[in-house]
Amino acid sequence: MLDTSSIQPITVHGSNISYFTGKIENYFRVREIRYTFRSMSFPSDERRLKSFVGVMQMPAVELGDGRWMTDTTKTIEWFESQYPENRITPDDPVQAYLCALLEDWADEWWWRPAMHYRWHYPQGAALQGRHLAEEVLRDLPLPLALRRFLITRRQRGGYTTGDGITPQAVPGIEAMFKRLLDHLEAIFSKRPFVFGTRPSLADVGLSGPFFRHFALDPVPLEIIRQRAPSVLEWVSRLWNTRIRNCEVHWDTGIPDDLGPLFDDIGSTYLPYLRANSRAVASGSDRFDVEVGGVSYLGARHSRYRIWCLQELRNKFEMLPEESKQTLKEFLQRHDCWESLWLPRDLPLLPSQEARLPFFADSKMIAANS
Ligand SMILES: N[C@@H](CCC(=O)N[C@@H](CS)C(=O)NCC(=O)O)C(=O)O
Repeated sequence: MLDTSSIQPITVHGSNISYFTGKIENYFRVREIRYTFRSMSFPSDERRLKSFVGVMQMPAVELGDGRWMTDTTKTIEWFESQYPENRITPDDPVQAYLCALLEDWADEWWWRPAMHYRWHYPQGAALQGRHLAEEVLRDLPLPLALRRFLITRRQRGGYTTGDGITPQAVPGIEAMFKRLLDHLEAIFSKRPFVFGTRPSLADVGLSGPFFRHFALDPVPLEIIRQRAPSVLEWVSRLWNTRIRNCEVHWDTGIPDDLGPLFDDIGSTYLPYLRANSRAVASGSDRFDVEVGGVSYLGARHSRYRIWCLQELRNKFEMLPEESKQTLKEFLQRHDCWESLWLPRDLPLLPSQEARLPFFADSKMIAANS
């Protein structure tokens, strides 16, 4: 165990089927940061969360000294800087930057397909609607069937049909997921983790969509089982790996088989971020965008993702010149370079998210708030 005694006890408040709760738990386990999990309960936790961390989102990490944290990306960054031994952030600045980009993509782009597979199919909605009704809505004095109904309607309205997924978009989104599986299968059939035999931030980032969604919900799980068994192994391997016991170094350089992941980032996620920036700048809550051959109609704008893009730019600017050059060439090859810098001026709020990880100004998507 890592010596975190000065901030113990650490409590992770969330849900045990939540995307981002699963991500932080993977991180804490890999780093051997001792924590206790506690299921949130709504509506009573809503006011507490808003007063402690500014927004109602999960997970929230409570430290023994009374501080509360939100946002897994910034929470992980904080732990990485406070406890630098055996970090999951590679020492090579090029790899570290690619990890940050993969993490951001895993957090923000795969959220919608993950929600789609959970809430679109009756098998997923019935199973997880009941789970959430019994877990995080346990104190709501309503019949179970009604709680299930309310949570299912909330999630669809906020994150699937209510976030740009029309029936016409479904085949394209599912094809994109299968393509991701093929790319990841090619990687994990050859080595245990994205950058070698040592897990990195890229693995922890990808655990968000996989651990508590794709590899848990009935429909995507069966697809993974049949199509990408090495990916299924990787999901469990990461959960059961302690970085202290791993090889000291990551493989060097950028493995060739990561190329297709960045091609997808360049053709889908970054153009989507650009369209999102335009929508926020023009004051539109909703926008239509076609990326990767899929049309999203009436997608919700996200102020948080404007900040994500700014973060990617800031991280790039802070790199040594030599790494910038290597990365620029790599990102150009995968069509990621130009989109990273467009539009030039981002419609950020003054000091947006400057208090993270202890206080957030915006939720990822302002649905249901
Ligand atoms: N950027 C945040 C995102 C957290 C997030 O959006 N979590 C989801 C659940 S996995 C949530 O709480 N959504 C709020 C809601 O549905 O109202 C992080 O990295 O922690």
